Amino acid sequence: MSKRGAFIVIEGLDRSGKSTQTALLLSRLESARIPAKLLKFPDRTTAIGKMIDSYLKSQSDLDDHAIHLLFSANRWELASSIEHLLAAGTTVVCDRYAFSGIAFSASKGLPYEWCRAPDVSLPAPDLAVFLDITPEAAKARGGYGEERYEKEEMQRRVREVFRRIGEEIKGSGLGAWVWVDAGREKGVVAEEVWGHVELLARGVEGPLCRLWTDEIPA
Ligand code: Z5A
Ligand code: MG
Repeated sequence: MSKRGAFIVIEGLDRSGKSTQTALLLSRLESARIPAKLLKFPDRTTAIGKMIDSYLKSQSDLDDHAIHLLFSANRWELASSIEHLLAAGTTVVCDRYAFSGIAFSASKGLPYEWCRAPDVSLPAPDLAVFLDITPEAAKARGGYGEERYEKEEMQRRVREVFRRIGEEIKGSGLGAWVWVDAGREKGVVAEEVWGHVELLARGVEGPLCRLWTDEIPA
């Protein structure tokens, strides 16, 4: 039976190095001659993505529930292409995914279960790598920018929700979730990320799971 591509998600706090690490991972996969594609959420190029971009830059205002649903819709827009890529044997590396959706909206005070609901049954990653960094260390990397949510207090709450999501994923048997100390030098972090990804990237035999649908109770 031919293997499918692996679905790898890189999550983490602001400035934890997600974009840096996803780019390094992609070149490493390419050097190993493993077909790979990099995706990023939010994908600001689609019509929905443009609304999200305008909101994040504070050029428009939206109800918290409405923006949450737009972030989720932005993932659903790409769900079938993710499935096709994986089925064709391409490894998909994703810079943020549904876990960011829950973490940020729940940190604003929306109920956790409500935040999770629109992402239920999206393609589930085979591996989620969480780049962990203290809000203080993240701030030292040039400080927070101009976009919404880039405030230390918000990042602290987001980190707590990510911790809950990670524990639940680990306890459910739905893919794997690993924590990586992202406060270290880029190359050291990249080496650890590669250690988690390498075997999976050689191809996955089992079927693709669906987020919080194919959950195996602990
Ligand atoms: N959001 C949401 O609310 N709901 C959702 O469903 C989704 C997202 C998907 C925009 O996301 C916002 O959308 C985000 C969450 C929310 N809001 N916040 N906060 P985004 O992904 O577009 O945000 P971003 O601006 O691309 O990424 P980022 O998180 O700020 O950064 P990063 O990708 O993690 O880090 P980086 O760009 O790789 O590195 C940051 C800097 O640190 C850069 O100068 C690097 O050179 C440096 N760096 C990286 N690694 C290191 C190490 N190891 N040492 C020293 N310096 C380093
Ligand atoms: Mg980034």
